[in-house]
Amino acid sequence: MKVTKKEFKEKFEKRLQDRFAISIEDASSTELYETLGKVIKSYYSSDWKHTRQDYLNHEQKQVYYFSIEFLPGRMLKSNLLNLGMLEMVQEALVEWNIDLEDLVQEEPDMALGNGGLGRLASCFMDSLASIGMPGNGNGIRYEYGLFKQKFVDGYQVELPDEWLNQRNIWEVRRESKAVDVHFGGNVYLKESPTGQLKPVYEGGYSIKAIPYDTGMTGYENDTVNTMRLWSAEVTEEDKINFQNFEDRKELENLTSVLYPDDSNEAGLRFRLSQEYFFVSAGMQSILHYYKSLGLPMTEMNKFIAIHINDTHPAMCVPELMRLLVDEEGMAWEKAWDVTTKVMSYTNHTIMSEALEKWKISLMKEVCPRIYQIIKEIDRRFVEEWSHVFDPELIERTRIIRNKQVHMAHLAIIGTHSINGVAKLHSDLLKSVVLKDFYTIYPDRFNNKTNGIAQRRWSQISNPLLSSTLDKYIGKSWRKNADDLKLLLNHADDKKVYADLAKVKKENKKRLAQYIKETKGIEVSPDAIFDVQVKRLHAYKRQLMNLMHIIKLYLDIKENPDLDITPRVFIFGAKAAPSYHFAKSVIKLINETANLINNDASINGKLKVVFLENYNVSLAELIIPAADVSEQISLASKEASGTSNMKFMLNGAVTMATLDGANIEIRDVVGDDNIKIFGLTEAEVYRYYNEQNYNSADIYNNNPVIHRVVNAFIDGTIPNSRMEGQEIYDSLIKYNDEFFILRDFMSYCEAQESLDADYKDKARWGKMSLTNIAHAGHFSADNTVRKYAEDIWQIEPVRKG
Ligand code: Z15
Repeated sequence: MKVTKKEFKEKFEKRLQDRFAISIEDASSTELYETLGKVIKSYYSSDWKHTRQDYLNHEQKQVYYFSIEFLPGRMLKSNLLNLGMLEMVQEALVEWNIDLEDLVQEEPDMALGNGGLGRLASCFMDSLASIGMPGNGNGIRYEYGLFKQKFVDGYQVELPDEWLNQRNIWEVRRESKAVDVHFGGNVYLKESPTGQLKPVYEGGYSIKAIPYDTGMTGYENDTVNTMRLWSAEVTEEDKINFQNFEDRKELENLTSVLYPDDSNEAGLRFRLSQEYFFVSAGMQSILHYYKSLGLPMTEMNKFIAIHINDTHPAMCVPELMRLLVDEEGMAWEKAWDVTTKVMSYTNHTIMSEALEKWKISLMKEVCPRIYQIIKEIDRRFVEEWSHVFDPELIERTRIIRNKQVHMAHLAIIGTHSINGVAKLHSDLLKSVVLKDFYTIYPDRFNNKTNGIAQRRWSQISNPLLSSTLDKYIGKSWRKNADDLKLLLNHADDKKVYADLAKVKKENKKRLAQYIKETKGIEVSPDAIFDVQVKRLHAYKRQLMNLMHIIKLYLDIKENPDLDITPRVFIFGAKAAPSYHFAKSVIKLINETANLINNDASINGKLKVVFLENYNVSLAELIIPAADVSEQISLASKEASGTSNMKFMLNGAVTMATLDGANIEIRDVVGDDNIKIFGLTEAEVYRYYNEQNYNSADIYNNNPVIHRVVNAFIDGTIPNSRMEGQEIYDSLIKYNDEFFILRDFMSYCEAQESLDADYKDKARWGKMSLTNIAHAGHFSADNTVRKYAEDIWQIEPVRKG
């Protein structure tokens, strides 16, 4: 799209006048933001229509990505960039004395997700559109996104995220596409005149599902895909039918709030209702669409692919069976054949507490027909395989076991493809976690290493780096991230190192300013910015990072002349509200920060900053300013990680365990350009098998570790007696579940080696440059292309 500045300005002024009857000088930032949003939308609305028509006219196979979370963050700049209007609009606004950044701040950060899983879904949405693939999102329009985090006296406090209070300018409500979703009641099967068994429903409730569509613009390719989020509404007429107040309240609020647990399942009925709600609404609307094409039902898999992002949408399988068998009258075997060909599933974790299981009794209450269908799938699974494999293996792989429905089992049995999100993770699925399933269905298993929306994590968040790259390697990398490799032509050029260092310093100043404003802490942009930002979780080992900080603090106290490069340790992390341990770690980091930041005797060599309310927008500010990226999970526990890729793209050096995608980062940058430490996954498993890990032994025999661990209980860290004791107990009394003590010395050594590298400007310059140059490997454009080829069998129709 080519829009001139003049055209844009005229349109903008007219919109502003039509909507608010004011001129530019009189408009507030809010009014300007809203107007700009409307103008942008008007520029892509015809592309949006044409994209949809194109897919329809070509009877193009489309993928529907079902995810209970989407985490797009702000969309203003991303849309401007994709439409090729970012610079022009920036300039136009400047001519009116308006800073685009002020308008950006007006947009609420759309936070309908917890962390990696939801952000991945949004990166995929961006990439699908940008490579011209027919891809749709399907999820929930939560009225409240992930809670806002504040610290009070060092403790996390959660506040509601009322993001819809300001109007969401990007969404379009599509009343005419509403569908009903049925909950509860009883279902029994009755023979119809034709001899078929038909379900008869008795009681229960119907909830209206209203779709809100958001345009997903592609990068400079006139493609606009759709993310469809469903909202629950109860009509006046429905209200009369509710038998009790509790049911009514529950269903009315079905889409009001996102569950704030990341990688942990509470097993609550309300959550199950949310899952069935967006699954059923999405599947019904897909089926409407497919029927409008007038094609045979049995060929659905040639036109539709449905992707199940983690197990939350696994009920897509029985729901499609319900629609095909109950509503369309298809024979079970045929319906099953189509269903498994249509469906595919991504697993995001091997942590058992995150693997969803639902009580049979609960599922019977919430969606009785779905439960019946699952039971039948389970029965047929046993029937099909019990003569082929060891009966015990079949017993272990059944969907229904111990009065529970195992959602991962359903997702594997009901799909033709199951993938992990990094090589190691996918291997562990085959060899450990889903070994039994791999025995039954070896061909279904594959790997798709995660990727990131390269443009957001460079061009939008780091414009200075972007223009520096343009200067040396041209602009092709902006579309094709693999071209970042051209930077390797300058791998030994000190001038380039210096330019990259200058960019980094500017970004550090920008972050330092924010730290000063929000936390009142003064940090020097000449210090190393060492960053760990991600959800707070024991396996991610923020605690080990804290212990390293405590060690450095004690070292400096003991030897004030210690020769270390000044460091600023930066944290960003939300803890699930019910996750007690995680909250204790937050409190301890905050108290340690207070202690260190106010201790003049350490001469500003260390600073600790815990930024509040880490979210996508804050990530865009923090990541470009990082020198060091902390990716220190216990090997085997982090399925992939994706911030590791964002940091690398922005020239940070990774401090890494051999876990998740860190391994693949090491493979592309080489051992010299990453700091690897700690146990390997094989060593971790050896401890499990031999059951001989003993943290107390390490504590008793290593004086350094002894001293650091004691800091939690001997009053070194003030105002945290209880929390300190809990942490101490987790490490010593409960045998240190994530082997922090085992990895600690190795971590400290890697940190020392990193300090030495940082002192050597050329050495550091090369490391940083090499990381940027190889970051294209992790572009979600590439990842999504592989999904399209191997799993979905879809092709671009629009120019990619
Ligand atoms: C989540 O964010 C992830 C896994 C989960 O099982 C849930 Cl419930 C939420 C994360 C992984 O922890 C992370 O390693 C991965 O990069 C991300 O999903 C995207 O695949």
